Amino acid sequence: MTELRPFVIVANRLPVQRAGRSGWEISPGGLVSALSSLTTQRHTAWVGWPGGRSARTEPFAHGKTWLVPVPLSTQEVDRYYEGFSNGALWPLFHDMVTRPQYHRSWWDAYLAVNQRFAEQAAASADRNGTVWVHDYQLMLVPEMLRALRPDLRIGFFNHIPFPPPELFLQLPWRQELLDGMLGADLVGLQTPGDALNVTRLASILGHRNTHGVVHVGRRRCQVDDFPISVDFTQLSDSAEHPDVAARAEQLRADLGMPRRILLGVDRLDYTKGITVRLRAFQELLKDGAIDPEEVVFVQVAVPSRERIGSYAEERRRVNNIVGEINGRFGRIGRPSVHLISRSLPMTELQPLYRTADVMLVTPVRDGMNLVAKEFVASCVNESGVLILSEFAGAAHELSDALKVNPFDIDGVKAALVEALAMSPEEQQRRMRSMRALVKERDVHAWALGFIQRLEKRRRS
Ligand code: ADQ
Repeated sequence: MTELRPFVIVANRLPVQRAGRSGWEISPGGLVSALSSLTTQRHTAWVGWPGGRSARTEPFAHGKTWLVPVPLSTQEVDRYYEGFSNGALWPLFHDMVTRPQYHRSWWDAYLAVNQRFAEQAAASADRNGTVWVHDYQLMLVPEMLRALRPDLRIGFFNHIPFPPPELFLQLPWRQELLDGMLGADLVGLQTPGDALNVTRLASILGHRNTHGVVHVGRRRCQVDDFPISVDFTQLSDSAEHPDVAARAEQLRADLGMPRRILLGVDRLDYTKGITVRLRAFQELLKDGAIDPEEVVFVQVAVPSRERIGSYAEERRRVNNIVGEINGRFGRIGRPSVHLISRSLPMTELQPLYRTADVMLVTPVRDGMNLVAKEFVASCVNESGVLILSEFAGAAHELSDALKVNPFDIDGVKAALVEALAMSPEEQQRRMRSMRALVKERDVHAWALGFIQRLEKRRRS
């Protein structure tokens, strides 16, 4: 039995995870909170993988939302998720930081799983409803869904960067992937550069386009940038809470006051440039430009996609460099780097954001990077410096961060020295302007902006 809903979200994961044998609980963070302003206001169905392997589950209601699980077999998890999505598309879309692999068996699984997602979405949407498909794991869904349900309005948002055509064209299935995505009425990207990469690719692969409108046969698909953000008000309000302030003070004392605190918070991914910032810190300690008694580095890195070899290698690289730094510059009870290799709840992250003197966000490529915006929203005292990679989508908006090229280690070192020497007045000026920007362009503006644009489009 299934229920029809006027608004359907299609994403790789369901917004819930198993809790015990029979129950489900909301999974923290990510898309769930990003879309909360829509899902609380509309009758929503959410189509996604429930996690785990091959658990068969019927659709069910959770709160007001109708959840439609798409179970995956062990082989599909290997080939569709870890294989094609994270072994081919992820590295290709992040400028080939590691070498993508294009296995035909992975593609076959990607095709079959996308078809199943499209069928479930088609079976869940009310007549003339709106469907919003998310991210690179499901690029074929818009076209497949349109073939099944031409009455629907379909949007697609890509959370990761979109590569230049010169790279994308490597894909043996480039035409199918582009046309799959252009099955949507509206395609959203994180930055203007990503949107331009899509329209350039569309021209090369035979679709006429002007001013971000791509002609796909007799239809029109609009392509534009919609930079994602965070819930500024919620984060800023919770950062003001006395418990957060007290915990921040406690952390400062634990870390050996009056040491200055450098902070990194990431999913442990080779795109995030964790070793870049650690290398810069190590060299500054060696050069004597930073005194290990005066500065400490806290790196929170939650392991992810661990069954994929390149992720296990990155974890080894991070562990090695932390070992080298602590071996040489730490002393008993006073390491130079604290590495926390697990997920922390926001109640633990926010005191870290509040207490950090310098936040380092140095990805070699990143769609947006929400950590940078979470930091800004949490800096209620208007102090703290953000060092931000030019290759993060967030760099387009956060012009008052100290920008760095993560491939230029001397440049990262110079920015760290500048950040540590920055006057409180200059910190305040920069932080105030970044806070105003993140407040104005928050995640609710992102979600509403996308959906309103989609629903304004004439049915094609
Ligand atoms: P991610 O690559 O996962 O997202 P990011 O935008 O930085 O990257 O989001 C990470 C989220 O995970 C943040 O909300 C952060 O608080 C949380 N997180 C990170 N480390 C954590 C830890 N140790 N403990 C707990 N939480 C942690 C993808 C794209 C990004 C894009 C987002 C949203 O790669 O570029 O910004 O989607 O579109």
